[in-house]
Amino acid sequence: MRQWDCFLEPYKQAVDELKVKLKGLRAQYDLEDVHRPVEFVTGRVKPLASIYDKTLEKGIPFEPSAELAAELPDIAGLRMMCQFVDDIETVVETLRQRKDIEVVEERNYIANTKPSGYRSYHMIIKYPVQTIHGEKTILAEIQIRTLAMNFWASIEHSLNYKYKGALPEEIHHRLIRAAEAAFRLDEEMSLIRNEIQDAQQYFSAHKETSKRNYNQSGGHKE
Ligand code: 0O2
Ligand code: 0O2
Repeated sequence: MRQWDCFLEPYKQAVDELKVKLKGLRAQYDLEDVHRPVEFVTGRVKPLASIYDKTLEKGIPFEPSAELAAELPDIAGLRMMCQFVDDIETVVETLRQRKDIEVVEERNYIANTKPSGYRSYHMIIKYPVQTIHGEKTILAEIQIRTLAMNFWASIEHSLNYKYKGALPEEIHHRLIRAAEAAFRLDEEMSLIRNEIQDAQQYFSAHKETSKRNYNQSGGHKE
């Protein structure tokens, strides 16, 4: 077990660091008073049980090794959720330009929807982690998707887990229809994107004014 802990430690560090960095993008966009393409960011290290399942699927030994690290590029996984489909391209381009990560593979499951109905943009990156034994470069996966894509994927993931991948026909059919509905929701939101952004900017400005008025009225004492 200690061997696994040592093996997974750089991945934990990478997830923690990348979460801070990717969440930091949001704050930067907010400061510039422009629409922020990132709604929220999550991250996780793949649980050992899932690593085990993946090794069985891929027919590789379940041991902390260089082979396992190369075969499972999503031991460190990050997700970036966006409001609009167009935001995804902005985020992808921002990630491509970063100096602290190296993009080694991109998979566009938005242009190429999976047969399940799954849509998302995946990037596999190399990320250097500083350890007490020097620098260690690990692979990590960043999934970029809209809130609608995320809603569908999380529901589908839990149903697949419940039915161990063998979904009853009726549920499978409904999931395909739900994927189509999520796609239409993204399309509809894109069509009224300007209207939504104006409303959001108006709401933020209104919140700022209320805060200022409250502070000036003596409500806030530092
Ligand atoms: P904020 O400012 O509230 O957005 P953590 O270590 O807790 O920061 P972790 O462990 O990945 O991150 O937590 P989790 O629960 O996966 O969620 C990470 C961030 O995403 C949290 O925000 C959640 O509030 C936010 N989040 C999760 N699900 C949703 C969702 O469906 N919609 C929206 N809008 N946000 C969600 P933070 O980090 O507390 O910051
Ligand atoms: P988790 O952590 O449970 O999400 P492989 O090369 O075989 O390892 P594959 O399928 O070629 O994997 O890689 P892919 O499809 O680029 O990325 C795999 C990850 O994408 C999955 O991770 C899911 O997070 C997500 N994903 C891919 N297809 C689907 C799908 O049909 N439904 C849902 N809900 N998610 C999907 P894991 O391995 O499931 O791990």
